Amino acid sequence: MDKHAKIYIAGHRGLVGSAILHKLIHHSYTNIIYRTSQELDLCNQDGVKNFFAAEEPEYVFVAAAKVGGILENHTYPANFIYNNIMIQSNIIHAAYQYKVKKLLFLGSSCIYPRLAPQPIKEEYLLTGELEDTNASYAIAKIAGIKMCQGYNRQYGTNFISIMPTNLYGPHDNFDLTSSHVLPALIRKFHEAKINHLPSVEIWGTGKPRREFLHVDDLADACLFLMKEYEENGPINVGVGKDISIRELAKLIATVVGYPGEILYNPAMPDGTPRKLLDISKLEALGWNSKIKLQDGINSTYHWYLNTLEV
Ligand code: GFB
Repeated sequence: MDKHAKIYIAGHRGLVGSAILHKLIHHSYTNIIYRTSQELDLCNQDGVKNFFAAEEPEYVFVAAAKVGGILENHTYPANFIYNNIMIQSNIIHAAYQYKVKKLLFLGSSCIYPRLAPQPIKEEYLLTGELEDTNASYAIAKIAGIKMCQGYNRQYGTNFISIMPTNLYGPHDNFDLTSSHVLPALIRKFHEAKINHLPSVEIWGTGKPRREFLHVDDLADACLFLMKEYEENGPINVGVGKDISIRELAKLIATVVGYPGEILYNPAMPDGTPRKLLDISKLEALGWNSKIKLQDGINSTYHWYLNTLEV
């Protein structure tokens, strides 16, 4: 991918897309294109086709997706399956039609079976039942992986799929009903601190374990894999370590400086008990994450504080 190659980032305003955009600018890529959802509705097949016909991008990062935390996924399964299948199918098919040199599709660690052996290897895909709270999202993402593989086999395209673990960082969603756990807890502890509340409620039992990757590390991995990875199957991207939600809550309370009590609400869903990715394939290629969880939470908290001051 030379520095003047035409690169399209789908979803450049989101958590992942904005981090990829910054990474490409930082690495002096000069010909990056993107559209807001008002300018281009990615669910509209003709719109996407016309955009590819007019722009003819050489490389594509598919970072556009309908995403959300456990409650949002569980409450709106139709939105998750419809929007994700439409967005990714339109982009992947247009990328084939307009001869994109290489496309990177972003999946998610929730594509793997709910009770997969840990750490989760890429080959565990489709070997067991999915987690019910996010099955619609997972099915859509699995369809995206299979679409990339199918197009590679039938049409000789170069479409790769990468599976990041749970992500966090600047430009995340901090809405308390639709967000993922990490931004939700930053906000909950911050609001409890400034309002001098005696306790904060955490969903579920606090026992599930999750692996958290800072989105700047993910963007670095995306650029690395766009250059280095050519295989037809998906590749995991993670940090190689997980933490319980209970431990995460304590860590965030410490970073935010909240001294009160942490309560658990087992009436809310726990989701998958554990989701730790096996990253040996990625490590063998020579990539490792750099941002430590505590440092990443600290910088994300400061990013969140800045958004409150604007
Ligand atoms: O991050 P999260 O929403 O998604 O929840 P998943 C992770 C864990 O944190 C669950 C608990 O056990 C939640 O019950 N949790 C505790 C909370 N307090 C909170 C809170 O205030 N907000 C939230 N959101 N969680 C998602 C999938 O699953 O993972 C998506 O739904 C996606 O499809 C994403 O794949 C990576 O890790 O359970």
